[in-house]
Amino acid sequence: ASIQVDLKEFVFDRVLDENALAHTLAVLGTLPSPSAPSVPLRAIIRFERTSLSSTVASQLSSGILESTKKIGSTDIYSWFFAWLHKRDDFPDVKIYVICPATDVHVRKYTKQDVLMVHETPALYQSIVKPYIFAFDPARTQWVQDILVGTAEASNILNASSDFLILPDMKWDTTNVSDLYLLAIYTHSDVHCMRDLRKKLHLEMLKNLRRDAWRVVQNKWGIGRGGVRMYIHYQPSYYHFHVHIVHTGHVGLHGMTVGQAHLLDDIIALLELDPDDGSSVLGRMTFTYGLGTEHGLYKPMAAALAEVHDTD
Ligand code: M7G
Repeated sequence: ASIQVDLKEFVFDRVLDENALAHTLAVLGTLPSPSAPSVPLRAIIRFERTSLSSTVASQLSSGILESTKKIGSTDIYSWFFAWLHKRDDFPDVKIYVICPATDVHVRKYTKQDVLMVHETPALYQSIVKPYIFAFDPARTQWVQDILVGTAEASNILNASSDFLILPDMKWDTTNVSDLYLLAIYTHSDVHCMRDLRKKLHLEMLKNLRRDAWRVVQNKWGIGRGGVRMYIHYQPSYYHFHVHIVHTGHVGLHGMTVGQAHLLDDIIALLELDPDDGSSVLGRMTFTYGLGTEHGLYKPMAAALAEVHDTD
C-alpha cells in the first residue's frame, strides 16, 4: 500500500526549510493525483545528501569522480566541487516524498523557532492527552500497513507478538555506521511514553531491547554497546515505537536533549514504579522543545504564560 510518485511531475511552490549543515532541503509543491491526474495533490519533497561510502575515496584513481572544479587554493590547501559518476551504487541525494501532505506535515517541515516547555502531569491531562486523542487515525496508517504486512513486509528483521523490528525509512540500509532501525509495538494501548506501566510493559521493553541487541549482533556484528535506543517525547506519531540507532550516527534530528529518552532510562524508571499501579512516568514533569508550528505550541505556551504570571 503506497502512492505512486513520478518526481518529474512535481510542481514547485516554496521552500519550507533549508539546512546547510545537515545538507537537507524541504520544499512544498504539488504532484498529480494518481486517480485524477488533473487534480494536484499537495506534496512535500525532502532532499538529503546521502552519506559517502569509503568506496568513493578508495576508487578516486579509477575515476569515480565524473568531474571536479577547483574553487580555491592557498599554500598547502585547495578545495573543489566534485560530481560523482552516475552510478547505481552511488546516489548523491536521498529524496523523501510525502503526498498527499497534511497541514501537520507542512508545519513539521517548516523552519521554526523552538520554545522549551515544562509539561506537568496536569498539563498532560488537560492539553496533551486530548491533543493525542484528537489525531486522525489516518496519520498512523503507515504503521497499520506495516503491522498487517501490506507494506515493508520483506524488510522485517524480527517479529514477536509485541513488536516488529525493521529499518527506519531514514536509513539507506547500506551504511552500517548510520544504522537506524525502528521497533513498532503491535498493540494500541500505548500512545506515548507516559502510558508505559511496570506491570504491563516492563517485560515487553526488556524483550524488545534484547531482541534489538540480537538483531544487530547477528546481522551486522554490532555489540550491545553499539546501539543507542530511545523514545521520542513528543513523537510525531502516537503509536508506540522505539528508535534503534548506531552510536556512530550523529544525527542532527531526533537526538535532541529533551526529545530523545534512552530506553534504558525508561526501563530504569519503570522499575521504580510502586506495585499499586501508579507510575513514575505519569507523575513526572517533562521538559522539551516545541516548535512554533507544532500543534501543542499555542495551548502549551498559553498555559505556561498563565503559570509564569502567578509565579
Ligand atoms: P517519531 O519519534 O514519531 O517522529 O518517529 P520523528 O519522525 O519526528 O522522529 C517516527 C519514526 O518512524 C521516524 O524515525 C521516521 O523516520 C520513521 N518512519 C516514518 N514513516 C512514515 C515511516 C515508514 O513509512 N516506514 C518506515 N520504515 N519508517 C518510517
